[in-house]
Amino acid sequence: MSDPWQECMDHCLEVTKKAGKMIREALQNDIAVMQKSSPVDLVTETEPESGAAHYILHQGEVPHSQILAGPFIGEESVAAGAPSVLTDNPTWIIDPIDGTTNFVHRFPFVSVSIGFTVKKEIEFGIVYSCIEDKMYTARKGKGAFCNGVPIKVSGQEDISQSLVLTEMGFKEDPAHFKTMLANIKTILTIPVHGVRSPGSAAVNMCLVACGSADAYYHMGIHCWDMAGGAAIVTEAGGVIMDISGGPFDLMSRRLIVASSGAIAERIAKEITEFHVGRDDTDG
Ligand code: LIP
Repeated sequence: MSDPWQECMDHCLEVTKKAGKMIREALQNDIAVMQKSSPVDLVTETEPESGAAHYILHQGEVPHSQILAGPFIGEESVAAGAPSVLTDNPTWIIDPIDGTTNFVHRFPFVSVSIGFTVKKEIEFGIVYSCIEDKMYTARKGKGAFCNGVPIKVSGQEDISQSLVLTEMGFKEDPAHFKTMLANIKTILTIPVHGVRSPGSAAVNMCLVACGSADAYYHMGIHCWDMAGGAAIVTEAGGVIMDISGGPFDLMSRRLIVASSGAIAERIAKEITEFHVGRDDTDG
């Protein structure tokens, strides 16, 4: 019997390769940068273009799918303040360029991130770190891969032996900014081996999935930053949970991923939460 989700994944893989090539080519030229919500929230002209993924998916080549998209379709929905409602329908959750600031600076972690949900469960995820030419893929129950080679998390259980990823963008709310910095200090002084900020949430999750880092936590990202990577880190044997230590919620704008439950739970215990709203209610 044919597997419709595998067909979607195969199709998606081809689209993702094309989008990644478009991004690499765009890096050879001048990059037109525009501001979104603040001077540090950037969008580029390349996003709509690499959103070829959107067009192709939208043109009916993949049946029974709706699109729940990141920055590109955001012009029509998210940027207009509309919430992103996740339904039971087969749904693509797409970020055409995850790591926009990296892209602008040609810092080499820029990805195309696509997650596909059915009945609100992630069926597969694809993250293409296109400058590194690393294609991460995962299908529910079938493992995670980088360029076709199986990957797995480090399995590290001791946080003091771990490398932890997080992102440290400017926050307009001074209380949030202070909490974000205090959290980094708390993690560093556990102590851990180090804290890093590669700049693409999707790549961060893949770095944990392949054992190059042992944990990643973040408050304030979106479902399109998390959906592809969530499938990959889970299939690589990682743990994914909410920042509170409860179950992961794709629309919550926050997460912890780790190589083991012990490290994820320790991070949940150590860090202080701040309010970031939800994708499905706050837009
Ligand atoms: C980005 C994330 C990054 C985070 C940025 C932003 P974008 O996504 O991948 O990790 O620090 O604030 O959310 O905007 O490049 O798609």
